[in-house]
Amino acid sequence: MPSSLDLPRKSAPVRDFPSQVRTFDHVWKIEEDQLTPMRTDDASLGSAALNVNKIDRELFDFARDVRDGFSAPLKFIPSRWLYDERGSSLFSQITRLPEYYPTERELEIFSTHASSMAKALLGSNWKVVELGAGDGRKTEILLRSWQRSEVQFSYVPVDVSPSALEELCKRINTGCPGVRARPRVGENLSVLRELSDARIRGEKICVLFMGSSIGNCAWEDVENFLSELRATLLPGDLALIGFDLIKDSKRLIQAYDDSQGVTRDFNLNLLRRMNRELGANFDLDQFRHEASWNPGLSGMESWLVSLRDQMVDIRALNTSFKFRRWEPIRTEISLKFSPEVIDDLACANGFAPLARYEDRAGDFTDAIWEATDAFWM
Ligand code: AVJ
Repeated sequence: MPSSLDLPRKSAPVRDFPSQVRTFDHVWKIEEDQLTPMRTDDASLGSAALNVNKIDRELFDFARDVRDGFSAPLKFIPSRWLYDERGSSLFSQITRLPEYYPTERELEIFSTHASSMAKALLGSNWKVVELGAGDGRKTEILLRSWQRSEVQFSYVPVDVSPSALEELCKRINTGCPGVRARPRVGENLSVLRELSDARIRGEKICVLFMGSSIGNCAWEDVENFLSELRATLLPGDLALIGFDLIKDSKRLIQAYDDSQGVTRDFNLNLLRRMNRELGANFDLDQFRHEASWNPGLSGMESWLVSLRDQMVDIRALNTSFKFRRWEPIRTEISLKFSPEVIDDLACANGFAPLARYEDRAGDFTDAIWEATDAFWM
C-alpha cells in the first residue's frame, strides 16, 4: 500500500469540485442530500422539479456518487451502479460461468436442505421478504420446497429496479403456482420496516438475503446493515443469509476474472453507463479490469485500472477528472467469511444462529438466524 504521498494528485483541488448536476435542460445544485433547482426564474420548473425529482433521483445519486468517488484519494464507485439493465444481464451471465461457483453452490444448498430449513418455519404464518431480487432461480427452488413442506407464507421480493422485480415475479408465478408474489419497489430496509410495521397479528417475517450480497461492502457496513436489519424485526423473526466462504485465493481470482471476460465486461460496463447517463467520454479500451484478493480485508476487490495518463469529461458534473497511468478505480468489494465470523456477526447484532448449511465442497453457506429479545441499541 503506497503512502498517500505516492498517490497521483487529484485532478483538481477539492474546493473546485462541482456542486451541480445537469439533468435534461435543468441545472441542479447539490447540497448534502438535497437537489435544488438553480433557475428558480424558469416558469416551467415548478412541475418539472417534481418530475425530475422522481424520475432522476437515481441519476442524481449516481452523479453525486461519481463526483464523491472520483474526488477521493483512491478513486472508487459504489458497486450498486454496476447494475443497470445491461449490468444486471451481464451479472446473470456471470452466475452461469464455470468459474463463478457461488450461485451453483447456493442452488445446491437449497436443493439439498430447503425442506430441512422449512422446519424452522412450520407452525407460524410468514411473510418471506427477499432483499435485492436476483433472477429468481434460487428463490424458486427454495419456495417450491417450502410449499411442499406446507409452510404458510406469502412472498414479497424487494428491489430498487422495477424491471428486475417484474422478471422475478414472472418466474415465481409460473414456477411456484400458489405463491402469490407481491413485489415492492424501494430500498431494502425502508420497505422492510414498512412491512414489519404493517404486519397482521401473529405474522412473522423471514428475511432472505442470498448470494453473499451481504459481502458487497466494507465490514463496518456489514455491521451497520445487520444492526439495522435487527432493529426492523421482532423477536422470533428469521433471517436466511448467504455467505461466501474463504477459500484458495487462486479460485477467488478466477471467479472474479473469468476466462470468457464476462466479468471484465460487467466491470467496464460501469464506464459505458457513465458515458450514457452522465455524458462522460471514457474510452473503454484505456481501462483494464483487475480482480485481487486482499487477505487483510478478507475480500476480493475489483478495479478498473487506467492504462495511460488521461482526462475524462463528465458533462453532468460539468468537469473533468484526471486518471494517471496505472491508477485504479475500485468498483467492488466481495467479502469472504469464515463460519466463526458468521456466528459472531449474528450474536453481536441481536440474532441467535439457529442453523447453517454448506454445499458439499464447502464453498458457500446459508445461515438461519433468529432475532432474539435481548437486543437494545
Ligand atoms: C452479486 C455482489 C454477490 O460479489 O460475488 C460477481 C457480484 N461481481 N462477479 C459478488 C459480482 C463480480 C456478486 N454479488
